[in-house]
Amino acid sequence: MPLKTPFRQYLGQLQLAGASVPPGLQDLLVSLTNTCVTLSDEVAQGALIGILGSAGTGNVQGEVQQKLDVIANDLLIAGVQSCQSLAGIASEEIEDPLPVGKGVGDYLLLFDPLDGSSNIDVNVSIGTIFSILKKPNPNAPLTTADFLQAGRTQVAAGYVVYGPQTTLAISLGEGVDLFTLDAVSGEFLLIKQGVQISESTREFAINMSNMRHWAAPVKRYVDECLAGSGGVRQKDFNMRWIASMVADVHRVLSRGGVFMYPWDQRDPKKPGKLRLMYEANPMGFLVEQAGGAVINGVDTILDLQPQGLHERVSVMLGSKEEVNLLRQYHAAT
Ligand code: AHM
Ligand code: MG
Repeated sequence: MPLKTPFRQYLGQLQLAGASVPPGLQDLLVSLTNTCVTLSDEVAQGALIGILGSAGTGNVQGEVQQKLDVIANDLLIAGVQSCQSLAGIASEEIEDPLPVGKGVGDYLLLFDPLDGSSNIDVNVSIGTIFSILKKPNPNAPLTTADFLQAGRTQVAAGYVVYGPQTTLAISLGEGVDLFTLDAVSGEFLLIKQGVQISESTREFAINMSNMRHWAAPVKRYVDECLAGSGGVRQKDFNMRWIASMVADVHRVLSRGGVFMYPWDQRDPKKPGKLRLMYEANPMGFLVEQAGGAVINGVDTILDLQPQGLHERVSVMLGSKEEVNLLRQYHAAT
């Protein structure tokens, strides 16, 4: 497809080329991404329109909400209300799923409306992560159980990163394609098709301040990276940690690398920080579609059967060689 094809035309052309992108899914994706364009404009204005700072409220996870967490959540919910094909929404910011209309339709939408909340007020890249599932029984009343499907069943997943450019990454199950928001037309234009994550890398991403709390296999892996060319890995590694998963995963898609937010002993009962349904599954779908791998240490994340909407999970994703090594170290303990 020609570069700079607008997102709406891209979806139509994929359908013509034989991909499964029915009009109802196209409508949902266009409404969703149009809302992200509005959100991108608001993010860019920041303090000028009074959207920075704490909202003074807590979310379902007991985390302090930023104003932009609430604004993004409300905008996204409102932005997809007219989609006839959409039966319900689940958001990181709300406890129970919301039916759309009568709660019937072919699709379910899940999102982390504003990922990287700690970076909002310091003008560092943040984003929106989304996942689309088929509703198991489109005409039955909406239930929470409808959403509890393994990540592998996603029909589409993606993110929009609000950074130096606003970039959309999406997969409909046939590779990963990238778009950049054109400020003039207000449309996402295709910039790259078939993104591939290199199998090997010299770059890892993890919050090192948690090192003393890590499990032994993660500590072993990072220690070996740090040992560099004089150690068993026989090569020097670089480290990055943006603390916005969208931006860290975008870097992994762009130039390879491994991203980890593993379980740690700060709160042993918590299986991790990141959320399975709103972060690990959609990002895992993109990473696998780009030739990378995603695990919780032992298991492939996209095969996990979710137990709850707001479930947390240990996440290690990116270049295959590194993720396979992490899997091997976990299996050995
Ligand atoms: P959020 O969805 O509330 O913003 O939390 C998720 C974020 C991820 O984007 C990022 O990888 C992680 O939290 C950073 O956590 P930490 O501040 O512990 O490094
Ligand atoms: Mg998040």
